[in-house]
Amino acid sequence: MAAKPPAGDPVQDAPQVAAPQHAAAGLPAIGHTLKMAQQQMGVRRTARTLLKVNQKDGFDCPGCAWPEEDKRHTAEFCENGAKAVAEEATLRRVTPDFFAAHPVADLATRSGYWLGQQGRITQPMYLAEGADRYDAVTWERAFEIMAEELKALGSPDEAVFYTSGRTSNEAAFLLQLFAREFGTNNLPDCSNMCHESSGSALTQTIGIGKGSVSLEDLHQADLIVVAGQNPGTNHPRMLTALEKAKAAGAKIISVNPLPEAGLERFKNPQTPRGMIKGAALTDLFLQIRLGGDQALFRLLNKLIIETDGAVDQDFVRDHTHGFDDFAAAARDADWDETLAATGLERSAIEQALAMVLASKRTIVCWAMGLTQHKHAVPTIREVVNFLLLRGNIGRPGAGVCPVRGHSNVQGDRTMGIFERPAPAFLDALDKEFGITSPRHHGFDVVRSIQALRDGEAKVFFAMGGNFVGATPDTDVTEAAMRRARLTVHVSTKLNRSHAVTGARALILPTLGRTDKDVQAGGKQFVTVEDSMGMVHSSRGNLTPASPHLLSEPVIVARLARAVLGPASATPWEEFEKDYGTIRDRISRVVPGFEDFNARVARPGGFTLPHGPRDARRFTTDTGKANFTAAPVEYPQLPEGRLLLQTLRSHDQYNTTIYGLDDRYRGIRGGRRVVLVHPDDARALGFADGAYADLVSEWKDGVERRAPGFRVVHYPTARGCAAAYYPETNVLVPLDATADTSNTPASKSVVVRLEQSATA
Ligand SMILES: Nc1nc2c(c(=O)[nH]1)N[C@H]1C(S)=C(S)[C@@H](COP(=O)(O)OP(=O)(O)OC[C@H]3O[C@@H](n4cnc5c(=O)[nH]c(N)nc54)[C@H](O)[C@@H]3O)O[C@H]1N2
Ligand SMILES: Nc1nc2c(c(=O)[nH]1)N[C@H]1C(S)=C(S)[C@@H](COP(=O)(O)OP(=O)(O)OC[C@H]3O[C@@H](n4cnc5c(=O)[nH]c(N)nc54)[C@H](O)[C@@H]3O)O[C@H]1N2
Ligand SMILES: [Mo]
Repeated sequence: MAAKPPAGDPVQDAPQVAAPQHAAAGLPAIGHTLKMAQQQMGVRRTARTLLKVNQKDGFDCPGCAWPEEDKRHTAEFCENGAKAVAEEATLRRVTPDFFAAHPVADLATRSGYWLGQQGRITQPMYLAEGADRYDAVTWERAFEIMAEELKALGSPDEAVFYTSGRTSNEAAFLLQLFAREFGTNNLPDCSNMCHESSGSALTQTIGIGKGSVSLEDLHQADLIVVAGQNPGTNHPRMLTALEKAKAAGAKIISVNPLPEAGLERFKNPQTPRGMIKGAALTDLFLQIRLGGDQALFRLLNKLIIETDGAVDQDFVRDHTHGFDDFAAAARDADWDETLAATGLERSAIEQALAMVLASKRTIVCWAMGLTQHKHAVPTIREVVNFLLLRGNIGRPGAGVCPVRGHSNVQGDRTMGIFERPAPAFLDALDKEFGITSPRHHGFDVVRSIQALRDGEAKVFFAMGGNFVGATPDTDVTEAAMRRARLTVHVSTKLNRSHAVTGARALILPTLGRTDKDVQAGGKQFVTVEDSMGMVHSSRGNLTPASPHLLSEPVIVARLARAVLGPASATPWEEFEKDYGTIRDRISRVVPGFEDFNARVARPGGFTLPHGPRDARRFTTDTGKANFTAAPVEYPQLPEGRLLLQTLRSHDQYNTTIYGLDDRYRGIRGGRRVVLVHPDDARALGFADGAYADLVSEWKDGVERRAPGFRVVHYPTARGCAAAYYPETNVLVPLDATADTSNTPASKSVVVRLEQSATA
């Protein structure tokens, strides 16, 4: 069977609803995997590709940042990893003829699903000023255009260089080097919308913005709390680790407004028993209200402090700072206020406490349910307080586990993709390359949009991602992007950002993870860092989608040569020929990468140092792990309103839509659904199956509306609603962000439902 052609547009969005499921993976998952993969890749390429995912000599799965088990199965991938691979390894192609047939105005009317389904982009494309469609352009001309616009800027800070977290360490290192040599720290990345809150909270409290546990730790834990995360869809391989932990006696508490199928029960497709029976994962489900987590952990902390012998006094004395202030604040925690903030029963919290006290080794895992709130940073700091109280950091089976999204988002930050780089990093970079990096901070994602909107930024360059699709306040963001002089997207597939452009625009097609990368110096590989600080190599084995594709490192190196010219002493040409020479430089600039080339050559790679995990060493301002005592916050909801979270369906990867089903939640054939508790829906006058417009309410008084959502009566926490992103990004105000991290608060949008004119 060869690949199937994509479906037409408008894609019918007519959601069908059945009862949600209570188990994830198992046989149906395998069927879905193969069906989707074969539609994109045909049978032969499917087999050839999927067998190389996450093998020690293969490529790193572009699906998520969850680490690989040391003992690998022949098929070390999951349903959603396979979809991510199929999406990239597809045999469908977007050629210059396609762009000739589809003017930009036409592309702008298409759904994200349709755009993505067209296939891999095969040639560099250029939209000239005033033109109505993209034309093929040579790479030489493309680099000249970028150089023209970048050199014409009044200041380097009028350029913005965005990164999405699939970019390899090598490409990321070159991009930040180029930006700094050019003269700006404007290096926003998807992390700004993702785990920035985790980074902020962890850096302040334990001195490093990364998780402290390994897979081994998960297997050894007594208690794993999974808060604000849906691993069944977004990190399916994590279920294998949870299953192992359970088999060794661990208990699991899930904290979530939704009963997520993967957390309820997991049918491991890689073991015969698992496939049929499956394992119950969650022992205690705390169905919390959106944004109630800080209050929950604060009360648990008070109860721990008030229980004789529950606090690890030695650890607190030897390794922490600020206990007294924190304990005083915790003692003020109030049962009634906590029950109101969380919507939980007293008995459920008491049960949780009993499990916490019974555990000698506790891990807390979290993702977007904790990071995308106004008070995300103090919430995560409260999680750290919770772990510090019982010494649950820096010993086996215990620690913090922020579960990262994009497969190399953590590595990109390690490589210096950061708008607020540490001075020590810049010092090392300057010394190695003989440059003078700017020391003033650059723009993050939200600030970049404001700068484009206000005419302070004029050139926008994206290394991957779908900036206008992923960012908040769609109308504002799109208008901002249209004000740019030049927008450039290094991309594998079409997306909304190619249709919403500056006066001039470029699409630069690039190799993906699965593609073979051959340069003058021979066959190349790249490296990535997973969610647990393991660095390993990734090498594709497929013939690229077209002979015109350039790799990401080569694109950056050639851009740098075009812009900086002979004045740059950096050996950009050498970097292009042999990525090993980039790794040599990384080894001299980034701590933990000493002898990089030799160590990454070992099967499985190597682990980066982590002070708290390795030696209870905390490089904070106090030299200890810091307890912190922020006031407890939780969202206040006006009468007749709902608090909306914007989340992922089972058939999407961020703004890439694989299909229109969300199998575990019982939704099929459409994405415009809003999940509301039956009692809330009825009180607001919406029957199951009725259609509503979602209207968000924000203090600026601007009306933001997402029309035509089918109301689904669903067992979510009271007062809370859920709908998919990116369709709902139009509702998230640009300045509704988390304190300190400036991450869009896309999990707490106050909305009202209005009867919909469009069914
Ligand atoms: N297949 C697939 N895999 C992916 C992705 C994808 O789109 N598709 N995206 C990748 C990326 S970039 C990321 S960051 C991760 C995202 O992984 P997740 O964070 O799991 O993604 P979301 O769909 O945003 O789900 C948020 C979860 O938190 C819960 N939640 C929301 N608000 C709250 C709250 O206030 N408190 C609590 N306790 N829970 C809450 C929601 O009900 C939901 O279960 O996944 C990565 N992996
Ligand atoms: N409302 C709301 N908004 C959110 C979120 C939410 O939960 N709610 N989540 C946020 C989060 S956690 C994240 S991480 C961001 C995601 O933001 P982004 O990372 O910007 O978005 P993606 O949809 O992952 O990007 C998809 C595009 O990347 C390109 N691409 C894929 N692979 C490659 C590659 O190998 N190289 C290159 N150069 N390009 C490639 C393809 O062209 C594809 O169209 O969205 C954020 N936005
Ligand atoms: Mo993310």
